[in-house]
Amino acid sequence: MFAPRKYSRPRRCIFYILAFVICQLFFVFLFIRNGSYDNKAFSHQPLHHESESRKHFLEYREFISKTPQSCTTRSYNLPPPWQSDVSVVISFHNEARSMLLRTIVSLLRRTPEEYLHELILVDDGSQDVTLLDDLRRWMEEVFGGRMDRLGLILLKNQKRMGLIWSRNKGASLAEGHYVLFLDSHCEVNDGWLEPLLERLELNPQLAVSPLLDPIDPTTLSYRKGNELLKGGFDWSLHFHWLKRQLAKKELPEMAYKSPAFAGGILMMSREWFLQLGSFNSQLKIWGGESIELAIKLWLCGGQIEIVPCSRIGHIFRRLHAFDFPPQLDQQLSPAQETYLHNSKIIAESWLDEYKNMFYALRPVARRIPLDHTYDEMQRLRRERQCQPFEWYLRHVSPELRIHFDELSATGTLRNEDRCLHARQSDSQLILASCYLSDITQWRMLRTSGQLSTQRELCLGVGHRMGITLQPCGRNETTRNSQRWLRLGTHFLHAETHLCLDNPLKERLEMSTCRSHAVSQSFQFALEMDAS
Ligand code: UD2
Ligand code: MN
Repeated sequence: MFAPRKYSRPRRCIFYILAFVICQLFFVFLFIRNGSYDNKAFSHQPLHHESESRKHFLEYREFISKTPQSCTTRSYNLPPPWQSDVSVVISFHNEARSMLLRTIVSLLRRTPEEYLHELILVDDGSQDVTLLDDLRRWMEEVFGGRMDRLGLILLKNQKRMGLIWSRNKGASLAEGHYVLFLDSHCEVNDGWLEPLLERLELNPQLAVSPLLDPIDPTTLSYRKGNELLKGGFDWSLHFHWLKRQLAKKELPEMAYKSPAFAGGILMMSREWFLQLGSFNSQLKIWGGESIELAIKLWLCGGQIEIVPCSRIGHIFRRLHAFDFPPQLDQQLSPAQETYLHNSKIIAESWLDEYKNMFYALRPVARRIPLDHTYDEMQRLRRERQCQPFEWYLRHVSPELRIHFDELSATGTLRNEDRCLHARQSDSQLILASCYLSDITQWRMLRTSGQLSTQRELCLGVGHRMGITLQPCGRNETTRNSQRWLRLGTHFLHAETHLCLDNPLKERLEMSTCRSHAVSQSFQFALEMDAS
């Protein structure tokens, strides 16, 4: 039997020191090999505490969703860099330093150097006054000689100008062949650029979006996004993800056409962007600009694709990370008013007669003042021989067209001076001011005769003639109890042959139809079939 060997004290010390050094070397090796900076490494570290950040690098954990295998194993047909280099424009307002760094570091690490012409950062009136100087110093320290070859433009708006103005400003200074607009809280993934360049090379009037992977706003971990979604919008001009149907033999990772961008992260030829008049400069602060650009592109000869082999992580937040500047309207929040203002400009500039659909759903937009005319946009439409909006419905977004076609009337439902409202908190039916900012927008479905809210609740008649609001029925029985016929402005319930009535001006009832009863007269904001 062996007795445990006894080491002398100095020899034991040397052993521990050696073991410690080997461990450290192993971690450093791991870090260098992975060549990636973890977001945690930066979380809320002031930039000048470089050594602190380095200590955190050792906590490196990998949680990146990798680009699909079939994308990484193939090689891309790329044009030479002098014909296809990129200017990246990032505008930000009060962004966390850690997030800005994550965006910039991943961009510099994961973009082939010869294709990244320049980085244009626009600080849109952030309160952090030393941010840009710190950023420049830090990038020079960390990326050294690389910074001599990369164009770096740092701009500061002393007064907040908004995202749209700032992105336009950045693009007007850009010199690269392509321009990419990026949010300030992103992480570009390995090989993000090559698939985009390959697609753009095929068609100079194409604009592309990567597939957006969600970064969790709390844990900051990177998750895999969904390849089966397209970008689109509804008649209120709100962005929505739409289902993508795979054609026969189409693989999920193949580039696909999309009615709108994946949010606001997009890349296109800089010259083409400028020819289209950039982002509409009448739009204020935040919102709608990528929807406007999407409509403009499609109608004026361009196309949009989402390219799933290119992946960019983005923090999707439920609430805005910043305040909106105060606006005039007392009843709307500044964020609501700004968004409505921008949507109204889009509707007036591009939607032709379909703008009535927008106003029917967003009646408050009517009272938002605009301080300009649409001449400029009309000139662009004439000069570039852009198609009418009808063309977009026919060729680009059947979803939007179907929503239009399946309705016979829509918008608020007015009875005398009040509107029928399904209260959000408890789904109670009440008669409320037509100017409530969230006043219910009703939809009269052409074939089923159902009267539905946007949350798919339908008006029905139940037990003891009680008027109810229930999930819209798909089977025969529920459908029958939710079917309405329209006699002029009256709503006749198909099963009971009684009419919707508001005799006491505050409570709905079912009663015998009387053709001249004002209390039985309900008007939609928009009748689709009216000529
Ligand atoms: C989306 C888009 C975003 C843009 C926006 C509507 C994605 C992933 N992002 O919203 O690109 O199209 O919709 O305009 O779909 N910012 C400024 N100045 C301001 C306000 C914001 O520079 O006054 C910056 C902000 O710091 C950020 C970027 O604009 O980097 C986009 O803002 P966001 O991230 O709040 O917008 P998001 O992701 O909800
Ligand atoms: Mn964002």
